[in-house]
Amino acid sequence: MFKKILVANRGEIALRIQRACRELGVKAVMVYSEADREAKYVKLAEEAVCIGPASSALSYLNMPAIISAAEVTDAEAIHPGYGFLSENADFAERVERSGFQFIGPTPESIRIMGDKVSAKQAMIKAGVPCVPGSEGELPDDPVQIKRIAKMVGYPVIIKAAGGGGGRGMRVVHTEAALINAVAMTKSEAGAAFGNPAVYMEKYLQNPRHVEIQILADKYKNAVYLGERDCSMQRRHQKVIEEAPAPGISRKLIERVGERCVAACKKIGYRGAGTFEFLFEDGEFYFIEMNTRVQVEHPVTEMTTGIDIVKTQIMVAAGEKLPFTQRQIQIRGHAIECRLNAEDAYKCIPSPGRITMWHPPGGPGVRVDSHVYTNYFVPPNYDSMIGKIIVHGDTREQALARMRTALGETVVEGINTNIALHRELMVDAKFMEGGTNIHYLEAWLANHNR
Ligand code: MV4
Repeated sequence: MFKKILVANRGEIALRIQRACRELGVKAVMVYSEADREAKYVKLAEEAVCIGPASSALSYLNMPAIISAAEVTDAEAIHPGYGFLSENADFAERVERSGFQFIGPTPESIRIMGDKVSAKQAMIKAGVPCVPGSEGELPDDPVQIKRIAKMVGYPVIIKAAGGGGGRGMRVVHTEAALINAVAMTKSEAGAAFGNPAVYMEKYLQNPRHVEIQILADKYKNAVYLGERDCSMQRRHQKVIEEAPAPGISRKLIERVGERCVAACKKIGYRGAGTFEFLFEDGEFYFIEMNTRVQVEHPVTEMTTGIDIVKTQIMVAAGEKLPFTQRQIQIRGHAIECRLNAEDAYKCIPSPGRITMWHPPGGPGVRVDSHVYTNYFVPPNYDSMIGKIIVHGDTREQALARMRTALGETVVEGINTNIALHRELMVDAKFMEGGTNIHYLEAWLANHNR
C-alpha cells in the first residue's frame, strides 16, 4: 500500500478521499487554492499545499503545480477525484511519467473513453448494447449523411466525438434540417474540443438515465456493483440519484452488468468506472463511459457495503479486488440528494457565508460534506455543498428516511435547494418511481410558471 497520496481535488470529494486514506492508514496530502484555505479537509490535514489562486485554471487544473506538490511532499500517488483533471489522459500520463501512480485507469483507457466514437466502437466490439446510429464518425458527403439518417430513422441526434456530459449535441427532426445541423455541430465541436468529428444516433425521446458501476484491478478481475438511476437532472446536472433503479428487473441488470464486466476485461480497464446507459422501453443503450469516481458513488456504497474510494486506492496500489461477483449482494434501497448553494427553483448560484449548518442524522443517514457553520462558500466553483444519502430496506423506507433527514437539515446564510428536495420527496410521480430525464425540468418549468 502507498504511504502517502496527494488529493488533487476540493470540496466534499477531497474530504471523502481523505477519509478513505485515514481508514487505509495512508497519509493524505491535500492541495487547495487560495479560495479554499478554510476548507474542513485542509484544517483536518496533516499536510496541505497551496497550489494557486482561486481560478481553477491556475490551481485545480494546473498540472505542473499539482505534480510539484506531489514531489515536494514525497507522495507516491495522486487521486484526481471527479471533474477537474480526473478524465484528462494527458494529466494521467504526466503523473505517471513523473513517477507517481495515477489513481484511475491507464491514460490509454481514458483516451479511448474520452473520444465518444472510439468508446462506442470499443463497446460494440465487446458486446455492450449501444444506441443505433452511424458506424463511427460521420463522413463529409451530404448524400451519405442523409442516407445514414434515413436508415437510423428520424429524429436523430448529432453528437461531438470530443463532447460528453451533454456538451456538443443537436437533435434533428427532419432531413431538411440535417446538413446544416451537422455543419453547426462540427464547427462548434472543433472550437470547443479541438476535434470536429461528429457521429449520429437515433434520438431516444423519453429515456431514463441508468448507469452501471464497475470496479477492476490490474489483473483483469472486474465486477459490477449494480446500477444507479440518475434521471432526476436539470441541464445535465444530476439532482437526485438512487439505487437500485425502480422497476428494472435484476435479470436485465445482471445481463447488462456482465457485458460491462466483459468489456472491462477486454480493454484491460482498471479502477472505478461507470457505464452510462439510456433506458427506454425495457432496453439498455450505452452512451458514454466515465473513467472516474462519481458524485453519486455513495448510493452504490450503501446498497453493496463496498467502499468504492478505498477500493480505487487498493487496486491502484496493485492489490487484487478483494471480492468476487458472487460476494456482491444488493441490499435495500439508497437515495442521494445533492445539496447546492443555489436558489431552490431558479437554480441561481448563492455563494457566501453559511451562518448555520445543522446536518441530519439517525439510522441509515449519511452526509458527505466539507462545509460547517461559518464556512464561506466560494463563488469560483461548482455550487454543490454536500450530499445527503439515506439507505433503507425498501424504497419506501429510504424515502421516509430522506424526508426526515431533509426535515432536520438547517442551512442558513445562503440559499439552498433543500426546499426543492423536500417537495420532490412527496411528489406522487417521483414516489411511484421511474421518472425520465425530462421530468425534473418539466416540473420546474411548471413550478416557475
Ligand atoms: C442522448 C439522448 C437521447 N438519445 N442520446 C445527454 C448527456 C450525454 N451523456 C448524452 N445525452 C443524451 N444522449 C440519444 N441517442 C438524450 C440525452 C440527454 C440526457 C441523457 C442523460 C441524462 C440527461 C439528459 C438530458 C438531455 C439529453
